[in-house]
Amino acid sequence: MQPNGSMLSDSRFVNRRRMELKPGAAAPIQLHNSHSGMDTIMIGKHFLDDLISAIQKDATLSEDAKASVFRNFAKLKDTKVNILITGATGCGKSSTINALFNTDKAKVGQGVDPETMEIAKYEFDNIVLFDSPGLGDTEEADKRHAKQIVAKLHETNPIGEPLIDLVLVILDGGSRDLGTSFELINKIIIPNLGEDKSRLLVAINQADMAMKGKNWNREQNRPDPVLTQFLNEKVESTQRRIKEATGVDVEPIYYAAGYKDGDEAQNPFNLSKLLLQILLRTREEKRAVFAQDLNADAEMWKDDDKQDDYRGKIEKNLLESLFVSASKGADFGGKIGSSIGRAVGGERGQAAGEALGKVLGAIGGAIGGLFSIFS
Ligand SMILES: Nc1nc2c(ncn2[C@@H]2O[C@H](COP(=O)(O)OP(=O)(O)O)[C@@H](O)[C@H]2O)c(=O)[nH]1
Ligand SMILES: [Mg+2]
Repeated sequence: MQPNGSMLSDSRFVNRRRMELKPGAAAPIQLHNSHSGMDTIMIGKHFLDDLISAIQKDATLSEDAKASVFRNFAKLKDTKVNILITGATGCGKSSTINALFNTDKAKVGQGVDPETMEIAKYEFDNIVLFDSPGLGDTEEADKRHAKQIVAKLHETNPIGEPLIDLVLVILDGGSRDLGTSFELINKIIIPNLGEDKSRLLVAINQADMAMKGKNWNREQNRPDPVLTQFLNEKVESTQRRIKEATGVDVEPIYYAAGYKDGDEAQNPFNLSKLLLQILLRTREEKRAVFAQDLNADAEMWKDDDKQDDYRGKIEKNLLESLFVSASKGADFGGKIGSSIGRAVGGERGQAAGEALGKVLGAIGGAIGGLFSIFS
């Protein structure tokens, strides 16, 4: 069986692949060091540095309180969130990485490197991504991928906690045969997650292609009611197939990472819904660091199914996490909170710094309730 045969004969895929190979489009496959100087996007201050200078100037905080925030921020600055992204070749892992984060380094339309067949690692300032093909390549490759995924899931950090904070399994919503993806989830990932299954997030990509491109409203970049129902059924059947095989309840979501292909382009859909789910599965005191590495292009975040205020909730989660980390082990929690509130609120982003301001601005949640969060 060759599950990816359909993708290889898909002219959509072939065309994009050709586009990618145009001169000038070449980019390193792996991002080893965001401070290497080769990556202009990521050069610049850490948003916490800007926040530190804003808090430094705050006369209402004692020197003790300031010292305590700065200690906590120094730790936070070194905090890594490790995410394992997996799914069949062509499901859209690279596209998803490029949409979510401040990068275009993940090569789109490129399969596994047959030379190394290793998990690709993308290292941003605080977010570390491990990009691994799922199943559905050759039998030999599948075995190797499965082994590498299992090893990654069992890796621990120096204090014995699991290294991987979150596993994102991406399904190709345009594919009729998701059998190998369920095998990956049910037989490889879930049994190797340990007791706590909440680290797993299952997301169905290419929502626009679920009915072969039909019933997708291109002007408004969203599914029409027929496709919406189809996608909801896909979510339910995905949930059921995992529950029946493993007893584990997952709440899959659907989205579109979008694409660029010469003059043709489509913005992501439900990317903010995806990000919110990612944040909610990351430990609260770590969540704030996402602000450093998220895509600051507002276009990425604006289209969603409007079933919830995803962007408002993202912003609230990022800021609450900042508050929790800043006031750890201190008696001045409330004061630190209002200091952060003043730095971030008001002229949003200006005092708090360029990186945070850009990301919060791009995500565009409602900052109105900010001070109530911190008081
Ligand atoms: N129509 C559409 N195409 C997508 C979407 N996401 C990815 N693609 C395309 O699917 C192909 C494979 O994507 P890629 O990110 O390289 O998948 P990967 O192999 O999992 O890393 C590329 O041609 C992408 O442009 C999407 O949401 N909608
Ligand atoms: Mg890829």
